[in-house]
Amino acid sequence: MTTQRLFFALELPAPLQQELVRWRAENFAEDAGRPIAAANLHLTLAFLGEVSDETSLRLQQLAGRISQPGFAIDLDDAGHWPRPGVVWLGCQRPPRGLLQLANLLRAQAARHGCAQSAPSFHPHVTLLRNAAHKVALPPRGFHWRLDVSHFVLCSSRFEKGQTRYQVLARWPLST
Ligand code: 2AM
Repeated sequence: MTTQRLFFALELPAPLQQELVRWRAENFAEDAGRPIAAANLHLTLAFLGEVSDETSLRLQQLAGRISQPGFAIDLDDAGHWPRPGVVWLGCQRPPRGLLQLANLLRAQAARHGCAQSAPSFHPHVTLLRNAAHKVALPPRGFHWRLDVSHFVLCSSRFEKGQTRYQVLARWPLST
């Protein structure tokens, strides 16, 4: 049986990825952690882990039936989780639509054997990994708006020493 490591996510437009990388370079110490490559910056909605093609297809069918309007996310918060060693960008007030979409995908995943490790969803874009020591965070006041009109299913592979994400499927949110 073949399996793939999969997750549902929101993509960030390439110009925003580039801007966040510039901002990160200006606002975090070089030794704060390992920077995530621009093209890999995303917001995970539901992590599935290693899943069979059968489970993947079933979850894709269910994802295709989701009908909800798009929403906007204000990326205006940052934090550090020392335990996983993650420095993240998030939102002070996550919109209801984002929570609704992620919670539905997480519940569908859990019902199909994809255990959801964190009990609640904390929307975030991981900026740095291996950030085990105390990290000086930039003062509040930064802000990027992300208009969300679709979500995606991605695979994650580790190849030639690098993590590569590939979009496998895309679903629109109604306008
Ligand atoms: P992270 O950025 O918070 O580490 C691809 O690996 C995506 O899936 C990443 O965004 C990662 O979240 C998330 N992910 C990886 N392992 C996970 C797990 N066990 N539980 C929840 N999310 C996970």
